[in-house]
Amino acid sequence: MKNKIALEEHFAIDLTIGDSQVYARPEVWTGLKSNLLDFEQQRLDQMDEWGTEFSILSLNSPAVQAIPEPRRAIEVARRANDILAEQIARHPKRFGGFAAVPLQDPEAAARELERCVKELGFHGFLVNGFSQVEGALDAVVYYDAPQFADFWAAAAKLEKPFYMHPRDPLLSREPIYEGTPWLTGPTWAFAAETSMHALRLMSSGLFDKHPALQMILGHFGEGIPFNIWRIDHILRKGRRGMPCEKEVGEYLRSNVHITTSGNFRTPTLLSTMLEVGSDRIMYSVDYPFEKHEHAASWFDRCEISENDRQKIGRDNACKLFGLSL
Ligand code: GRE
Ligand code: ZN
Repeated sequence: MKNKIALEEHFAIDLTIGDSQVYARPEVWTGLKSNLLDFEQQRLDQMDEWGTEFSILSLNSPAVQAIPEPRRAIEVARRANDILAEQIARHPKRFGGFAAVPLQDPEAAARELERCVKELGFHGFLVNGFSQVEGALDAVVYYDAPQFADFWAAAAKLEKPFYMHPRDPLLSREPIYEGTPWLTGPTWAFAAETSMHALRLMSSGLFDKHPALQMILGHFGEGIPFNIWRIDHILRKGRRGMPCEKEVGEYLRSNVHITTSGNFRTPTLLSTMLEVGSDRIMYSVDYPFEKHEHAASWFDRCEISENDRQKIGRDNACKLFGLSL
């Protein structure tokens, strides 16, 4: 398929590139670093070679979310968004953008998001999980907290989706990861952390307040589609104070979109199609942490109907983001 759209595609700037080094073995770090900092060479070459027409780009993880001081978080987000805007202006037919948002200061985050969408033409925002905040060394906030009510209202008003992207939990808060570094990051901790955050948002009533708001989850939904029947089955026996109006699965099927990023596996795709339908699944790579070659050589040939390939590879993203390419 020649004209795919991909939307979990990352870049880094000088101020955030260091955050990605822990995820690379020393022998591949130089290449990963160069791919994260590059926009116009390897990135476009790989898109061309493997049939991605348009990539919606986002800052690497955790970047802005790992900066406890609000002023610094605001500065780094702004700088990253300006650099991204410049690249989009140079390649408007190839690159789109998700804003980085300094949620350490919800009001500043709302203003920055409005600037990115209204002035820079971005397609929504991508947030790398919880934000570290000033206070105790491991103080964090999740976005179902009451202080984000106005931020969510501002975000919903812009009518653009947001991407809930993984980051690692802080070791001091998650002792279960001690001594098993191989289970942190994209192996397992990313999905455990991100699915929990997504479930917090889905069950908080956020999507009752803002029924048109749309959340995107990568990596085939971070495990949620596989477990949604059990979640609702258990909660039907007793909601234990859950404040949302509907069953969690209803939000999955009306307020969540799922991408193929970093999870190039047909049984997983088919299972997700059976839970949410092919209208809520979109192609993505997770470049440069994953290769276009692996994503495309799987997706272009996996055994689904050509109608579904067209929707998942391109049309669903055109619709969700109002793209006219
Ligand atoms: C990602 O962005 O999804 C990612 C990282 C680091 C390592 C692997 C990975 O940020 O998929
Ligand atoms: Zn990613």
